[in-house]
Amino acid sequence: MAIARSTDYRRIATEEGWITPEMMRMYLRILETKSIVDPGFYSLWGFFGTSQSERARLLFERIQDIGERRIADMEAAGIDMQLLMLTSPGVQIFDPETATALSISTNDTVAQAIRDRPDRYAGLAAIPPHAPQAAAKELERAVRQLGLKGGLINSHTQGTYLDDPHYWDIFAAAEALDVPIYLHPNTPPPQMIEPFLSRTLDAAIYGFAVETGLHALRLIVSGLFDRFPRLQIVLGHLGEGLPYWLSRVDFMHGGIVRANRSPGVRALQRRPSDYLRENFHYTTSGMAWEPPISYVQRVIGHDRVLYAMDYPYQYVPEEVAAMDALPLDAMQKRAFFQTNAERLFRL
Ligand code: 1DF
Ligand code: MN
Repeated sequence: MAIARSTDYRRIATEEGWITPEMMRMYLRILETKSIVDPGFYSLWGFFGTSQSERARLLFERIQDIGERRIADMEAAGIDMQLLMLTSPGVQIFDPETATALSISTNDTVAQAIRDRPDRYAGLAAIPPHAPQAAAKELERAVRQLGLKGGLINSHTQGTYLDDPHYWDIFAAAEALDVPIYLHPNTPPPQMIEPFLSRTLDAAIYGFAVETGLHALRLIVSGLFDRFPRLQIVLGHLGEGLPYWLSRVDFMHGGIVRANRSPGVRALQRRPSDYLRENFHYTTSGMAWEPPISYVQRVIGHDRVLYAMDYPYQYVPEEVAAMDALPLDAMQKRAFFQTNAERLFRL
């Protein structure tokens, strides 16, 4: 049974994955030829790309559609709008030139789908982090010319992290354009993944959160937000566990700084938890459960927690009714489903 459209708020889902058929064929070709070294890729896309299970086959169909089929699924779940992003690992597994070309072509494709249904779709720009200047340029083109709402980065790029100033042209561009960067998960890189694999803990079940939470903390302690104080990063999955760590990270980071324990850690202008409250937004993707949502709203703030479904990976239409029933007043619920997304992504 379809869930009714709400009259009180629009339901905007803010971490919704897609891929072009062309890129899916490139993924399948990597699976066949084993042309990259990335155990996480083979684990994740070996499953969704080739498993005959119902979950994998349905995902495979749904993720390649950004037209009417997806809109029918949204209708059945009561979702008014999706913020589309190129699914993980996206362009980042390719060489910088290929990644740049794929960013441009997929941004053009998603922009056309949005022009066809501006009532239903908005999108983020794929960018190639390992070509930082091209990434900054493509972010600017995608925002200014295509109307996309920010940048998407699927966490580490071939085992490297964005706290390296090598990448900071991207953040300079995002801050100048006043658009957020969505730091979406990727499977852990080769140097981290081994103990996850034999129990299939590498992807959405846990490995994503470990890897992406680490990435966000690296950004904070590197001083990135002292250099770019207005920069906004978006984390899915209620912040990959980090809101649970606010007080302990502050305590330990203070101790590490005061002891001058490591050249990689220096004094910051604010506490780590301040950056997590002032430079991050949090979506509920895959975490449609009241206790942690209420907790993050309480310790971070109602204005920084946004609804996301994580379609098509976690296409659970019933969760929308549970989200409608969150213990929120009318203003807070409208912020959660609609106005926080409208403000952050300038929808
Ligand atoms: C999965 C989950 C895959 C999410 C994703 O992209 C993803 C999954 C490849 O279930 O394996 O974006 N997610 O965000 O939770
Ligand atoms: Mn996702």
